[in-house]
Amino acid sequence: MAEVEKKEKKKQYDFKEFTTCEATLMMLQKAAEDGVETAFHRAADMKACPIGAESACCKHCAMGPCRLNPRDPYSKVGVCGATIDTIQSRNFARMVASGSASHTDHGMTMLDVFRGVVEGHIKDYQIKDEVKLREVAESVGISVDGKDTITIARELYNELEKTYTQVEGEIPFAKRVPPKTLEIWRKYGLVPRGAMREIMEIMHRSHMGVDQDYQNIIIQCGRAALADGWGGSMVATEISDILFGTPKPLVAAVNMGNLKEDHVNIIVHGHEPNLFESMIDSANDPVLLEEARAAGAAGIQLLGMCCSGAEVLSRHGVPHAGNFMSTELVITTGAVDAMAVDVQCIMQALPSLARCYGTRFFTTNPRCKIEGVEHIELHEHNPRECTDKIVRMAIERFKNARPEKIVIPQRRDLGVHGFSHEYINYMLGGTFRASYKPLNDNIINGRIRGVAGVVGCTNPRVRQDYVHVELVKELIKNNVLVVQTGCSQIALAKAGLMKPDAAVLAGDGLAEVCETVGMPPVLGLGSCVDNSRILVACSEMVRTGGLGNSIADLPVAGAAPEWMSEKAVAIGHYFVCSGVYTVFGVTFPIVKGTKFHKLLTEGLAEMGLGKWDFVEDPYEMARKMIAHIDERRRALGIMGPRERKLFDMADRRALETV
Ligand code: SF4
Ligand code: MSK
Repeated sequence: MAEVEKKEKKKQYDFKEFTTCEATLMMLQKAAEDGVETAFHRAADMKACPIGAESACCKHCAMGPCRLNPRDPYSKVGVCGATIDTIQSRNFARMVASGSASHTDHGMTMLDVFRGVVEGHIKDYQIKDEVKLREVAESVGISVDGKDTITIARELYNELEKTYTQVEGEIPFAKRVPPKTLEIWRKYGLVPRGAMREIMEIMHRSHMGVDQDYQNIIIQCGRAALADGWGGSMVATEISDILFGTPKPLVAAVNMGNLKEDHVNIIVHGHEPNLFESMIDSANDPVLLEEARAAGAAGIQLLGMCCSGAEVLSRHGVPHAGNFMSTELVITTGAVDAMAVDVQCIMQALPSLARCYGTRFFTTNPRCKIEGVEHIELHEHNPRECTDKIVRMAIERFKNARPEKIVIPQRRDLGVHGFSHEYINYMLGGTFRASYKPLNDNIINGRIRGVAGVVGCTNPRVRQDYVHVELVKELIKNNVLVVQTGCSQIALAKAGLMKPDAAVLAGDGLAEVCETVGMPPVLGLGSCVDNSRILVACSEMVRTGGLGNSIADLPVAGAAPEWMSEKAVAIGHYFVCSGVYTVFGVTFPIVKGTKFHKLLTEGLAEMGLGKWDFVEDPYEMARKMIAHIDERRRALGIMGPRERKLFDMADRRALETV
């Protein structure tokens, strides 16, 4: 433990206040014995700045930083005269810009790989899903008839590049937006041009002395956020599916019990799937497996964390070790031989913690280096050079540097993962008539009250997983079908709600549908960028008919109950601008009662978009989401009391064959 200062803490922590995850709790106790600290401890010791928490400060120029009083927000202005509404809308805009840039740059990397594959420079990855390639091409107006795969792929690359670089005009996936929603966007100037332009313009407008009208700033926030959801994130999802395969449901395991003491354990943490795809090849390479065996290991165990993990959990059933707030604690098991990271959500505390346990830690992406950490860059032209080297380092650590005490929490939770828009279509409609009609019909007849997207991070400012799990339990109990991505999906998987038999926790209508179709009441759709699958599903629900003309008409709601990253703000804002009522937990970076707060929570809805809300308590959050869903049902004229009856054979046949 030489590298981490062992602090004699007078403070006693109640670890049960930190987490509801049993494995993480167990490792918090071990961390205490080992004298190491984590983000949970640091969050408990460091109060969030009350002015910054509500976005009442500005440091956009050297006349400041300026601090306003969130309790009396109109009592003063910044040195330049900026009002509370200007300051917080500019801060909000920069959060949206950073979050959108993260997803869109991730999508750009996928597009770079795709271009390399199409041009024949990259040989390690191929087009795996030709059906999806054709579907995506057609969805952006490319005719595929009589064309070979490479021709379609080349045309698709050229079209999707516009998502980033287009100076004028609408991004390609705007063609997927329901016409009424698109009409509202056009009316208010919300349709994104290229993401590079939108993000550049946000940074310009939020510079000192440029845009000083919160109502004008929010439009640019909308364009940049939509350039993420319907642009960069959607490109990331679609190209990853084309290159690595569209997920289909499979049984997979989550939690730290997937570590194996007699194996070389390697964790991949981050967001971009290409590192993980190559690591899978390396971990299965007979030569490297033989080297592992020669070092005394029974094999090589690969595990994911955060969104990289969620992608390969969905696509290949690779076990997942835990969500964001478990990334430090998994290292304290002592069983992790190597952790390889790429981009996003990588805590800077990880490498020093890894050194305490002899775990080898590597950065692999030129965008994310960490001071003092060995960098082994992944080059798409020869990715195995990087991943083989990391596997060998892990084998070396297994052989020579494992700590005396290894503790692996024996929690391994099985569930069904890997739902995609395409599979939901097939699952509900059957092979010959893939359709969302059964979903819409079951919403109209009231068996399913509505659909909620519960997504996002975990955050040490709230008890890990607690808000996610309690919220989702409350929603399904009230017949709301839940779709999930990111770290939230892993929280629910650990709680056992990704299994079909979790339908016993659902209300009678939702349970009937789940039992008939054989699906869980909580569907995992993958990583943060895969929130784009939820947008596509919403469009499909509108297109199928019977639930209104725009996404804002649908009985749907969204939540990020334990969010922490700027990406979550970008996601929240693209859902709101797409028409979805979206609730955040933990904290909300806006002073309540200001004009900008009113615009987010009421004004956007008056424009025909969705609206923001903030609630900490999971039960109140569920109540408000259900109230919104009911309000939409009332507006659609489908609120009548549902006839409560069990499915008879005719119902089942209808559901299976419609
Ligand atoms: Fe202060 Fe205005 Fe400068 Fe912001 S831009 S730091 S409010 S003077
Ligand atoms: S990894 S952004 S902590 S969901 Fe996508 Fe998890 Fe949030 Fe990172």
